[in-house]
Amino acid sequence: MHQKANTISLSALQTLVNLEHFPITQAAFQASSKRELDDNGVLVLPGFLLPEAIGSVVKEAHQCKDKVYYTSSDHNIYLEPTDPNYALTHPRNRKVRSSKGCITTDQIPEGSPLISLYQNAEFRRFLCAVLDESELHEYADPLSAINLHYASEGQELGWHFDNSAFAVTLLVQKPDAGGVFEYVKDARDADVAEMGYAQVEQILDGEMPVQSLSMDAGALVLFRGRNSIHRVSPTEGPTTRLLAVLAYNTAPGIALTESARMTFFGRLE
Ligand SMILES: O=C(O)CCC(=O)C(=O)O
Ligand SMILES: [Fe+2]
Repeated sequence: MHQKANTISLSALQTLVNLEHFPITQAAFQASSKRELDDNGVLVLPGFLLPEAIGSVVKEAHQCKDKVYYTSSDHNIYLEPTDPNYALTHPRNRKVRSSKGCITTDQIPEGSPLISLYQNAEFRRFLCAVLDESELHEYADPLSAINLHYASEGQELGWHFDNSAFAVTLLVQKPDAGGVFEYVKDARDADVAEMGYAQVEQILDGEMPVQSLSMDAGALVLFRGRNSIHRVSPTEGPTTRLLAVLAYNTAPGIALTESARMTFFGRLE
């Protein structure tokens, strides 16, 4: 039975993912991917999603464009309330701007490659192996598991550290220019409350070289953003940057907090 389930999820995966380049069920490939993520804080698999699947998701994104919820916020890089012990110009409190559009799990059309991939058992096993997690679970609320982000001309994500330990994303459509993911590995150490102010200030002032990921549509990205500061530069030109976020929890039955859902989606369900 287990064997049969594996065969089914593997053949479903074949229609979505370039398994010849990325044999994600093989232990050796899982191990080398894990090593790369551990060493670099990021793993990029270019051309992971097959062109036909990318095409379907682009079409779905177009169909859903009237449902997109747009947000814009000024926030500090730690995504925390202002700390009155520091000046507003201090890196602890300095504000950057983020703006994007988003559609949620419940709005993604039935049969979407994004849903098939998100739910696929073999894909999830690969993520567990690379992220060093024993299990990964779907979000318990109907909005947060799969999000499709739209960044049209001028929209950007300001510098920030993530609250979550890891992120799994797929670039669905690359803009004409801009929309580049930039980062500096280990700019802070959240576990020991090392905030990295000196380095962060240089980064915000553009006085420090940053790394950037160049990637095309179809790229799978695994990223550890809790200690690695990152941003997405403004989209340039008329082609919207489309990015799918596949969000998992390490324990079952967890929903995104109500305040986060209101902020990101404008509703709770
Ligand atoms: O759009 C991206 O590539 C990164 C998204 C991101 O950093 C986030 O959602 O926290
Ligand atoms: Fe992030």
